Amino acid sequence: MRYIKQCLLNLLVILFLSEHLNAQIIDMWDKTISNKLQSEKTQWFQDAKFGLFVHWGLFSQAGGEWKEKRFYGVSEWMMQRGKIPVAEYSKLVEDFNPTKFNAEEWVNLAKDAGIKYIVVTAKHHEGFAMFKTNFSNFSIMNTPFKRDPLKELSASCNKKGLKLCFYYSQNLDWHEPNGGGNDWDFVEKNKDYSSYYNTKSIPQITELLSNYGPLGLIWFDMPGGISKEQTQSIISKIKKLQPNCLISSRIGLGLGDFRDFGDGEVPPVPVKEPWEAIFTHNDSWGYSKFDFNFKTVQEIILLLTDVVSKGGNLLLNVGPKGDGSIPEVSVKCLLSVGKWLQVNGDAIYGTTYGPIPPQPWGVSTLKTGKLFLHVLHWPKNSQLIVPGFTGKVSEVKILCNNTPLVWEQNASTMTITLPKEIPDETNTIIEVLLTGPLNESYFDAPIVVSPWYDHCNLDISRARNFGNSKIEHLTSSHYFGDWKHNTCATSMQAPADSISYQLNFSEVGDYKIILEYSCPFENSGQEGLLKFDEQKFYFQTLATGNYDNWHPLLFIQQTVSEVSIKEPGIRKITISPLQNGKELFKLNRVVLTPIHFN
Ligand code: H79
Repeated sequence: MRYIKQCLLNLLVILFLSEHLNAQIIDMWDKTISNKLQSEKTQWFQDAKFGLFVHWGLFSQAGGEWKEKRFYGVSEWMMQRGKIPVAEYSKLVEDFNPTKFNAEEWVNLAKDAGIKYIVVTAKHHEGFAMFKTNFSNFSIMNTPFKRDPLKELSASCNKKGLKLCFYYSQNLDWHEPNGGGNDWDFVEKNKDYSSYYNTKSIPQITELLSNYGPLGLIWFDMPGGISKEQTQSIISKIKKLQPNCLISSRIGLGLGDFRDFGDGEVPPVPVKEPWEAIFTHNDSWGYSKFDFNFKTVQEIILLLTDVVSKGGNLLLNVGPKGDGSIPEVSVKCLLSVGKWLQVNGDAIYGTTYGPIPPQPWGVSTLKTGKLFLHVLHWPKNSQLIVPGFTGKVSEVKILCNNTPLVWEQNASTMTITLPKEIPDETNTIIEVLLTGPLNESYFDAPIVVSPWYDHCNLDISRARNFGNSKIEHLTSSHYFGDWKHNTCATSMQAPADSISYQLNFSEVGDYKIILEYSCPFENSGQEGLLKFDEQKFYFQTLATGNYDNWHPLLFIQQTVSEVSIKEPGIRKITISPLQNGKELFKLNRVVLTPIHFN
């Protein structure tokens, strides 16, 4: 019975995490950039682009380790995973004394990192309040520390002009008989969620909104237990206390002022409404003694670039230790990102998603009078091709060093001549000054492929699907709760279930075509067909392993054809099963790799 319940819960969570990405891919492509959905209240949020998430609680003290047992994956779920009784878990309180915590240092770090808002866990699912509360004894005031870190952060944020925000888990509370989630100490059928909301959740939310000055936003997580009307009444209460405080979409039931995607998820295409991608620096949100999978500075800059080019914010998490210090690797990394932002921030802050679809060289962002081209892959012939672009341009220069660049425009293409030397290997931003507003998106322009890149990656979100094939959002967790996301073409079971790309080859060249896919053993060995215009290439699929929500999607890169472009122009790639059968594979992307340079 418990197993079935867990499965149902898992299913609900997966549905919740993946929200409803699938059918919306095309709808989410904005065709009218001038009609931005922006309200005055969310403007600061949409301009901010970079926030700091801080997961800090009793779980930080344990660091994912309980009585010599190590819990890999997200450390803040340790109590639930270990089914640790409330009475035992609460003993962590006795040793929780984060004397290295220094609010001013945290705020200075955030400022130096170019961060505009900070979201701190006031209470996570474990139920422990990191603030002074009259509605529970399970709080930081009853530890040897006896200080309210949120109060100290509020003072420092005020002083330095950083927006303070709180995370509050409104329904899960493993400490309370009526809170959600704890079925090892308490009996599910005896729970009264309304009582939990009325005696702890809502009173504590009220304290957070009353005692810490103006908040930028309140970040709810894991909704449940109450109706839409009850949720609406919590929202009204919040709006009464702080009309300008934004509410995250994880208040549930389709409500909230901005949208959060799944943990660690970036949507495949731009999104109009205010939204945020949440990522943690490594794989765990809370401090973990055994998670060393920290992203590099380059990876974070690329992640930020990807998110901002789709119109969102990156809320990047760090997990301070039980002693109150932020891991040094996170501190150093944040400071380096901040240095990059000092030079390149104009192309990040206050921008909207880019009007140019992703190209082999990179992505774009836009603000009034300026188009920014984020060059992530430098063309070896120094020619940057911006397809489908008809805007009026007065000047083009490199953002980080102001070097003016020469450009040419014809009916639908702008070509910019870049210097031979790459100014910034990670992301060199080209600033294009516009003399008038751009009133259209160029997202329909085909990807321009040339032999001047090591690889031309064709994301599956740029493909069209036919028959029963789907462009699907897939989620899985590696260790536990560390969700990973991929968009793939799926359900290709018959020759009519195809996907296709239109590509614009700007010059002659020879390429190999590589398919990146995942395929379970029992589906492998089937034949597929890749058509390059009228040329046919047959291939047989290889096994990579089984995938489900609890097992990662593993991909293989298989070369399936070799083509020679003798005349520049538009070509079509179509991929389909050769015969009826099982799903051919889950296709993540197609890669064109030039074989040699002319
Ligand atoms: O605070 C971080 C996570 O702890 C929190 N969101 C981020 C910001 C989060 N809470 N819940 N979830 C994420 C998703 C929950 C997934 C679950 Fe499960 C699937 C709960 C039960 C099944 C993961 C796998 C946790 C337990 C098993």
